[in-house]
Amino acid sequence: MAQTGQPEVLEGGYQVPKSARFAIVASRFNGPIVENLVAGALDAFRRHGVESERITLVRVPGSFETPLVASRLAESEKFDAVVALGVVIRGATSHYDHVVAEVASGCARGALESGVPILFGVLTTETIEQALERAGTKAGNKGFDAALGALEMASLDQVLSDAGY
Ligand code: INI
Repeated sequence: MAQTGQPEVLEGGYQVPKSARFAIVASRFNGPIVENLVAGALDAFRRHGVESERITLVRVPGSFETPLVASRLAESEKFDAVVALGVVIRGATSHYDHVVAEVASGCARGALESGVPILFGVLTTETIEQALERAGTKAGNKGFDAALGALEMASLDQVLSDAGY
C-alpha cells in the first residue's frame, strides 16, 4: 500500500540562542594563512549575532596539537561547538600524512566522545597556493564555512532536543 504523509525532517539553522558559546582552536604553523581562517570564522559568528564575548580563541603550535585542546574544550561543557582551524601543506616527507591523519581522526573522536561538535576547518593541501585559495581568496574561506557549520550544529542540537532525541 502506498505510504502517505511526510517524513519527519529535522534540521538546524544559523540562528542560535544568546547563551550559545563557541571555541576556536587555531594552530600557529602556517600562521598567516591560518589567521585568514580565524578572521573568516569570527566574521561568520559576528554576522550571525554571536558577540565576541561568547567566543574563546585558543592557539596551539601545530595542527597535530589541535585534537587534544579541542577535545578538552568540548568536554568542558562550556561550549556548544568547537571549531578547529589549521593549514597542513604537503612537504617532501611523510610528516604531512601523520599530521593529517591525527588531526582528522582526533577531532572526530573528540566530538564523538564529548558529544559536542568539533568542526573540521583544517585545510589539507598539496601547495601553499591551494591553501591561500581556501583561506579567503578564490575558493572561499573554510574558516567561515566551519563557523557556519558550528552554528548549524548548535542549532540542530536544540532542534533534536525539542523533538525528544
Ligand atoms: N603543522 C601544521 O599545522 N601544518 C603543517 O603543514 C605542518 N607540517 O607540514 O609539518 C605541521 N607540523 C607541525 C605539527 O603539527 C606539530 O606541531 C609538530 O609535529 C609538533 O608536535
